[in-house]
Amino acid sequence: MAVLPIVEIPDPRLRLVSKPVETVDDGTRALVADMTDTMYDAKGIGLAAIQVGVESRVLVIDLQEQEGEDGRPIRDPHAYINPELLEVSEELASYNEGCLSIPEQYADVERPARARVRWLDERGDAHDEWLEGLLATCMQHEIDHLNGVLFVDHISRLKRDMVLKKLAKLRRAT
Ligand code: GNR
Ligand code: NI
Repeated sequence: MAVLPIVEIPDPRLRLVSKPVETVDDGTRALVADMTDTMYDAKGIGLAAIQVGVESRVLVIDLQEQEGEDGRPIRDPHAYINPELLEVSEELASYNEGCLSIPEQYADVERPARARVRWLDERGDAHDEWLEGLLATCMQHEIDHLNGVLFVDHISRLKRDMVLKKLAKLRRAT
């Protein structure tokens, strides 16, 4: 179990285009395990490798939508290696997005409501599926990270400046 430090803006690594994984091996699986630990520790629903400083096209997602009888979330982590956005719906959906690299800041972002994504899982097996709902949104947010794009790039300049100002203020206070 390893919880890794999370890279935050304005770290220039968040603007890198991450590199495809050549072979899914034990090193990839160790990265996935550490990213999953880090995501749960930070209470996020997704994490891209560059957010822990690794320039590889690897994501983990657990929407944590199901809870057990004790009210605690049932963990259901998934790894997505070399994910590719193949097609998207014309219909858009809006979610109030946050990002572990832009702590405690939120903004409504419009994205395609459904997305067809191809990826490899941690065994190296290929998948090709249409995703919808929060999973489609989160997947697009995470694939953006692999391309050096952040959710604040999708909102108006006015809203972006507000988010960045509030973050600066939060950092001064803590
Ligand atoms: O924890 C997260 N919540 C979230 C909410 C709406 C849309 C996307 C996300 S992803 C985010 C974690 C993160 O920063 N992943 O890169
Ligand atoms: Ni993010």
